[in-house]
Amino acid sequence: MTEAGKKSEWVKRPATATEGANCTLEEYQSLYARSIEDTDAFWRGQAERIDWFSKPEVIGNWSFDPVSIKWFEDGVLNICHNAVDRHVEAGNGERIALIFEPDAPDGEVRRITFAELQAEVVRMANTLKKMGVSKGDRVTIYMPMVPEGAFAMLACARIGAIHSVIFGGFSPDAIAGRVEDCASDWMITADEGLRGGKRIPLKSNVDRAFEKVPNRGVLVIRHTGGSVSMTEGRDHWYHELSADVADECPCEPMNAEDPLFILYTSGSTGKPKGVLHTTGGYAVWTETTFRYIFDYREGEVFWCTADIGWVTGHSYIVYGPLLNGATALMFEGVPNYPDHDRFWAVCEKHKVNIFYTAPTAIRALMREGDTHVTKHDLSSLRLLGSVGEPINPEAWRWYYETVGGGKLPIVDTWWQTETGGCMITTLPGAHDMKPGSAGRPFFGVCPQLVDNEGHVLDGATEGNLCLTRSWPGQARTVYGDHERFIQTYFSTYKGKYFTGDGCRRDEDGYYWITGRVDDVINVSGHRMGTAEVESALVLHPKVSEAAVVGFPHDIKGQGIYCYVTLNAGEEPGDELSAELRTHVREEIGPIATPDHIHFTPALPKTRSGKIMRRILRKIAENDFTSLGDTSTLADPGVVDELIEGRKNR
Ligand code: 6R9
Repeated sequence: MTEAGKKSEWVKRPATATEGANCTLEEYQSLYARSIEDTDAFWRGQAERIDWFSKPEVIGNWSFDPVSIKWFEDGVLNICHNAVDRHVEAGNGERIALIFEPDAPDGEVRRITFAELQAEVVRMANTLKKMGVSKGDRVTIYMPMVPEGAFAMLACARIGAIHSVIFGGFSPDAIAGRVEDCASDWMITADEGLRGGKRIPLKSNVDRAFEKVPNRGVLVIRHTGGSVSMTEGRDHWYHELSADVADECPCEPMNAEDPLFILYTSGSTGKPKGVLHTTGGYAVWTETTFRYIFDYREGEVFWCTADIGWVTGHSYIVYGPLLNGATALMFEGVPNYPDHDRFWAVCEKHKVNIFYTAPTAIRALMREGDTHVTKHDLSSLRLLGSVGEPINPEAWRWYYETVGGGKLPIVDTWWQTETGGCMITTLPGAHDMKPGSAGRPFFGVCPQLVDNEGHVLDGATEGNLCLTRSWPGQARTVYGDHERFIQTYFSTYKGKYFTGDGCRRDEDGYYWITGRVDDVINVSGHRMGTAEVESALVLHPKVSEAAVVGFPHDIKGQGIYCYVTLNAGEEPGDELSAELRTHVREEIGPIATPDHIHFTPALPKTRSGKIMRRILRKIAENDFTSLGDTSTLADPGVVDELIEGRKNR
């Protein structure tokens, strides 16, 4: 069968990306070789850019069998000092650290300098202490996308408390489960959030969560001014409690292996896992990846459109940029409010230089037509990034041509909550690109492809993506359940970290993520990535988005079931269905001919934009009784429509 990569084409890195880049091809090659051959010396060198209270002597000390991961274990530092204070001490206090763009386009923009950020973080840190928070306590942060969310994270880090950020779209039940799991006594929230003009009742969700789990203290930030109820003795208005706190708060000396944060993964199976990251390794990893991959240059504006509730927001809105003294834009709103041009309007307004978003957003905006993009002056853009799922070559092309004007590098960064930061990507000044391929391993990353029995596959091949060596940003455990950490990541292939992703390596050593391995389908003995069929479908001019799953088939083993959403104005029907089947057949080959095309107005997605394939698989199998937890869906109503559609065929 034809593989996605066989049709791949090179897109040469633009000359402008090579000029003055942090890393040229020669540099990449020698740095990568050094990171593998002389790992400790390499990371000792990278760690030089961090301020340590006590420099580490021991660099990497890890084993995947038995599982024990430590980096810089005798080093002492504080990541908040590194992200904030040291820039002020170096005389850069007047530089802008954060630009806040509110949900409403005519709302108040905030520009926060590093000196102001320091004052804000100190105020929040002292307020937390006043409330009773101490080193090692777990503090839950349930906030809208406002600068106070970043202040809260940094304030926790400053005093050595462990933050656990929960995405502001989660329900009271989800909050309660996460608070209970890590026995978090403290909460930082806001009265309400704003998204696309709608108010999100954050404080009232917290109140409902706390009907189930007790809590010692809730710090409430006034954002919209909406009315909320306050529980005496437990809830405190931030502006009141902080009124008389001191304006100095020393950064707590933290061991490199002291926990920094817990982050719950979206939980497509079982209850969500509290992935734990520690201080020193995460600081070095986010500082280094941000610096080389986004090739940041002084004075530039970096915009990552993720939410701070996800790992992408942790690493590339807060820690990565601030550790580098960069200016990060924080956007409260959504891509289609008040209109589909909002992203591009914001890029123009704030002269964004580096723009980092997700394929799901790119596809959604692509569907609305080019004029939303072309009516804006995007000449400030210098580099584009993608993260979160495989980007299909058609969306890549649109991003490259229409948004980037055919002259900007795109970094397609593969990584996971568990990896702390980017792992596989091209570097803008070093590598040519291939639309749809993440590219090459970052420094210190050793990908390995194995078959289902664990045999190592060499050369151009396809298999299960493992990582054979640790890297500083690696998660250390699942909070409170180290056995689950070992089971989930290190037991499938002994002695290796298993990512759960399928992947192809082409003859040029470029990596193509084919999707989660549970998304791989086997049709008449032919193995194929559902992403491949999806890519083919969305190449059709009438198709907006597609999600493909396998379903049991008497003869072929598995058949191909395709959920398809159409571009605005297109009509579903038998004729189009036949047309799409022929189209896929032509794109990939007869073996990939879809068995079912199921037109639907929308796909079930988590709030972070990931398609919930578990649900789609069940529906395709005609199994509507065990759909599992649908509470994390952005719009649970989509499921009922899909079931109706399935019954009617
Ligand atoms: C950062 C983040 C991790 C999973 C990962 C993979 C998918 C992320 C990708 C990508 C292809 C990319 N994924 N980036 N697949 N190309 N550039 O998204 O973390 O939410 O933990 O998701 O997302 O399947 O295993 P997380």
